[in-house]
Amino acid sequence: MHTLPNLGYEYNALEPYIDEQTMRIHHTKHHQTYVDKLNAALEKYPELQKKSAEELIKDLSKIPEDIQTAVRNHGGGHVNHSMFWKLLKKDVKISDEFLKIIEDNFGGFDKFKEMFSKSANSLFGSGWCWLVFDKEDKDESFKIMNAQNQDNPITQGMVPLLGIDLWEHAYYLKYQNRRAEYVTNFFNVINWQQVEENYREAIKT
Ligand code: MN3
Repeated sequence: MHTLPNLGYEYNALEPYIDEQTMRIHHTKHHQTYVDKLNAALEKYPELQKKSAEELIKDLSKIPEDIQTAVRNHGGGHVNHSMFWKLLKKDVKISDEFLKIIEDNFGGFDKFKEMFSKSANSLFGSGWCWLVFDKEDKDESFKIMNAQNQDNPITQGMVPLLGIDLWEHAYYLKYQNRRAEYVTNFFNVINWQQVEENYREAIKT
């Protein structure tokens, strides 16, 4: 059985950038629903219940056809949100070492911020914008990519390092239609320590 992970901090910890009510509903209602629907989809398949949500979405073609869409959406939703909560923290400074890596790969930190924001703001409909590490591409291992719905870059063989939830449920209570403002403020709550940890983990294997 998959379960809702603890947030690890208070619902108001990201104020004023992400408000308490949004965090509470996002975690206890939206994320919980992905968990519940993933468990419901796996009911008929005891052998799949032992696998982690990451393992399930890594190769969707191995998932029985009748639950493939459910695993893609709700398994993806579970993975994405579990990652997302850990990526959020106020007042975390990027380390000099990791800053240098971002600068070298994007031509400066501001350039990275600009590219990431532009991509996030251009997503049509619901989905996520990701900074990923692509081991297969030696020339350009760092990439910024959008994904629709709850698709996670893991399914495409890439390692997500940082992601922003661009579903309206992630920002609408506070920002309404002003997604660009939410994206700008997101930069105040990025847990760079976690992003760097994700990177260190990605290059290990
Ligand atoms: Mn969400």
